[in-house]
Amino acid sequence: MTATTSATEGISTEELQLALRNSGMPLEALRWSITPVGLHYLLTHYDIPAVDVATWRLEVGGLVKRALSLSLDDLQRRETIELPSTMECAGNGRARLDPRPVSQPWLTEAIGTAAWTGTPLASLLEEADLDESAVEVLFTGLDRGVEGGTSQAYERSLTAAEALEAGAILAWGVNGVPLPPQHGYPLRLVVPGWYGMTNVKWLHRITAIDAPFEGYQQAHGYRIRQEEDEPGTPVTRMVPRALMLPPGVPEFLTRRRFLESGSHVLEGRAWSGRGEIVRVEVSVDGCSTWADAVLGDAPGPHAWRAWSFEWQADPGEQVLSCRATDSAGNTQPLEPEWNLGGYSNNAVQRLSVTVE
Ligand SMILES: Nc1nc2c(c(=O)[nH]1)N[C@H]1C(S)=C(S)[C@@H](COP(=O)(O)O)O[C@H]1N2
Ligand SMILES: [Mo]
Repeated sequence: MTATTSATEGISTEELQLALRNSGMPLEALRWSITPVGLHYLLTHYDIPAVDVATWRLEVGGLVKRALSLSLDDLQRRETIELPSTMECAGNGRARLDPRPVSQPWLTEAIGTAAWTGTPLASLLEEADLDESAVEVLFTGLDRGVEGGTSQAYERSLTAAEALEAGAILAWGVNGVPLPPQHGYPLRLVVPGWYGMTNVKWLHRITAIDAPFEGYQQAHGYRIRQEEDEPGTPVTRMVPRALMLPPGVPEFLTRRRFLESGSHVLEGRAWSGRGEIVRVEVSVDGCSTWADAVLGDAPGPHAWRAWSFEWQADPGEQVLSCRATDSAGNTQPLEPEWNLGGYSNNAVQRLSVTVE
């Protein structure tokens, strides 16, 4: 069901329509350790629902010993924490693949780090008391649409163990304000370290189930596969990525960068859902040679880490790159690894710069 097209062929009107609805984070927003609301990327499969919080409830049911029905006030009276979390769409980098999977055509901007406010998922599940037969927990959003020929609500599951242990929260706030409609008002799931699709927005039902969820977004979407008819492997946690704040100034149409020769500090941020960032390297010669960047702070253990690198820029045309390595030894490839859905492409960023 995923069509592909040649990478050199321009994006279609359908891809443009998706790209206009689902905005990316402008890379200059890498300046902020917490992405201002409105600059965080957005991805919504169907329509943004309008929710009346006076009648909205979160229903917790299925294979639980104590079913719960909670208003937003009920949730806000529970233990409240703030979780800075870096979120990246699993399709980030898709438009760099050849052939290009036809879907939301992200380059590298499907990212953001927000400080989410909410209550721990685990304590709510403990209160509901999962039955021994519960192997997964399903999270259902209010938004509906058609995908793969099937009418569906947006919903995704986690194993019961992940739901209890991943440090997930049910969030009603972002950066100190209530969730805006586009980020899931009134409630969303936030699972640190996982790709974006896991973080179900407009959440209204949590169901404990006794078999792996077979819905579209789990069994068909978000799987790494080469061909349509193979089962593939599920997309789960984010692989490492470093991004650079584009230095200098852009040319309007091409966004090629222009800056003066001499000393510059290159800066950026790096993250991984599979271990903390232990190394960032920079190349200023088109990935021929690499040197270590200096690592800085992260706004939290599940959020991106700052890095910086002093660069003596000589006049001419340069290609700048950066690459991250995490504590589990995962790093970034120089070239994309292709898959049909265009997921998890963490090939290194390349920035073309004219030094004057
Ligand atoms: N209910 C619902 N939740 C959803 C989605 C959706 O379409 N519907 N999109 C998912 C995907 S693919 C991503 S990448 C993130 C994006 O979250 P954001 O728009 O708040 O950045 O939300 C996830 N949660
Ligand atoms: Mo996504």
